[in-house]
Amino acid sequence: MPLGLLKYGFRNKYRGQRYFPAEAPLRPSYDVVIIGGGGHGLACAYYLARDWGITNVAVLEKGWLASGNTARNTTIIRSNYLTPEGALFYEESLELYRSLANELGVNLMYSERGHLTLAHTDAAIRTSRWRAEVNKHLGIDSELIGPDEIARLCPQLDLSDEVRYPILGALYHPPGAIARHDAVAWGYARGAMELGVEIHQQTEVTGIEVRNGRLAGLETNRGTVAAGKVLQAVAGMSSVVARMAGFKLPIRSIPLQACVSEPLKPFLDPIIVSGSLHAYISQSARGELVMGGSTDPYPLYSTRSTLDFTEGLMAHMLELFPFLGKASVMRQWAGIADMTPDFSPVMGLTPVKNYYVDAGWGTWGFKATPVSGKRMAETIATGEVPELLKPFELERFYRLQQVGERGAASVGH
Ligand code: FAD
Ligand code: PYC
Repeated sequence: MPLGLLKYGFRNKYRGQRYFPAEAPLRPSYDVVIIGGGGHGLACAYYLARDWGITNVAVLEKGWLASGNTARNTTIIRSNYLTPEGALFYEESLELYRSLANELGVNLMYSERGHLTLAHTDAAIRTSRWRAEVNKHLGIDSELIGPDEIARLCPQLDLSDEVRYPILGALYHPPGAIARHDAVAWGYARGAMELGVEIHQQTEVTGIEVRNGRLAGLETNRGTVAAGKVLQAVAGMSSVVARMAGFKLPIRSIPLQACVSEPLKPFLDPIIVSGSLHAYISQSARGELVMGGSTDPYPLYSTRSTLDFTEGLMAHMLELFPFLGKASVMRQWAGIADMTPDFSPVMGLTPVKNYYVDAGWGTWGFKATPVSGKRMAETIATGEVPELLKPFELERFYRLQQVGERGAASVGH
């Protein structure tokens, strides 16, 4: 390297800009503490500061930013849900996503590709029609299409009837998108820190003190922290952390795996999902095929990968795209999905006063990052659960009013 360039690089005058402001020391008390530095916790911190002027906020993250499910997911964003409650909730998230890159000043690589949920059976055609009608009624762009239209949108799919499960039709959702998941978390983190929020990595909450039904304080691996209000947004650890606060969540924690291929020339525009084959695929801007299936068949707190998963998934993938036989899988990983009985999230108040929950994000929570952050910030700031979140309160399980999204949550479960 030329000496002049080296000297230039080391000159104080041209010091590189930090992406994040420097981390502050952990203080003994905050107005609001958020447990979990994934997309949801960081988004909530950002909107607390931006929308409500609440900046005496700390996000406590036991690992590093987005080291949980936020940077493990396959980044599918859509609002083609089955229930009106679900569809309206996720639609607000899509609207927020569309302007998020500009707002946070980060290239999120938000890319609207269109989302096709393939139907291989009469029952799947019926559900697709039902979802399309619910969506259209709410102003959400979805329709049931036949094989000719599918061939136009994705000519690479095997649409012959010489296969085990011929493709009969599809639910087509043009706004379906992918984005860069780590950038979403970093963008919210930087935005929150610029507004005065503190983010503390390597800071694990190890105990929650509750006195007379009210939140009293938090134990961490770095000492005790007092807080006026606390939000837990810890995805796959929701039951464990709720138990520290003395209440139970109706959640089973199950590994969810995914993988990517070597980079290939761009050929796949839409996102393709097959419930019957338990498989989905999209192509990232880098050319990698991002692929996944349903959750593992047993509850477990371990993010290990299995050969069984890749073999099963690839067999199904080749039924859809036989020409991919020579493509190599490059990386494989897993996250822990917190599954609720109705495949919808749990947001809002808890039995502990001043302690709030954002949980039950299973296999579907990345797309909800902006809306859950914004609306949970409103809940914490006002103490009132907004109408949009009311159907998702923990209390629904006591009232037996579930928001059944099993068929729409992601691939078949
Ligand atoms: P996380 O990102 O997991 O953040 C929670 C954080 O809490 C973690 O960083 C963790 O370290 C921290 N934490 C836990 N316990 C403590 C503690 N005691 N103290 C301090 N910190 C703690 N969703 C979609 O919408 N579309 C998809 O395509 C999609 N694909 C997926 C694919 C896979 C393989 C997986 C695993 C999930 C997928 N999801 C998808 C779901 C999505 O990833 C999650 O629902 C979402 O990321 C949850 O975000 P979060 O911020 O709540 O959780
Ligand atoms: O929520 O659309 C989704 C999804 C697809 C794969 C995992 N989650």
